[in-house]
Amino acid sequence: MTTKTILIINGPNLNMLGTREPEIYGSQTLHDIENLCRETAGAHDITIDFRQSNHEGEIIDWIQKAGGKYAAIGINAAGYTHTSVAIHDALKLCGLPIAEIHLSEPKEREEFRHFSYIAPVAKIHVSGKGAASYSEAIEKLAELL
Ligand code: DHK
Repeated sequence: MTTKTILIINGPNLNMLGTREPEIYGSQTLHDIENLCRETAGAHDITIDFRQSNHEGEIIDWIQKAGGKYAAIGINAAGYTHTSVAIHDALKLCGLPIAEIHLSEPKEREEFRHFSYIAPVAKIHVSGKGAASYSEAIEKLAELL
């Protein structure tokens, strides 16, 4: 049996975790979250390709190349969640199971965060649990795969 790999994509400003509004996003760095993801996935014999970009086009390129290479995608599109039709389209096209991940609970924050372009193309949605949103999303993807 070949090992499955999940691509975890992090959008803009998530490289600033640890110092970025810790009262909202928690005090863990993105590196801490990456370690948590690897640990969670490892328990299911799944490997993780963990990435972050501040650039919409780069994220779209990664999604376009994901088909056939990865078993699933976990994505925290960060601010692009609420703006990007293009990321929505790329996720729809790639045909992989998608988990939408958020550290905070966007629906309980400013109104402009209430709508998600990722939600309609995702099978799994986990938000509001801090870093544990990532591990829960990986657990749910592992069940699905
Ligand atoms: C992260 C961001 O950067 C925000 O733009 C989203 C999301 C929420 C999160 O909770 O992980 O609105």
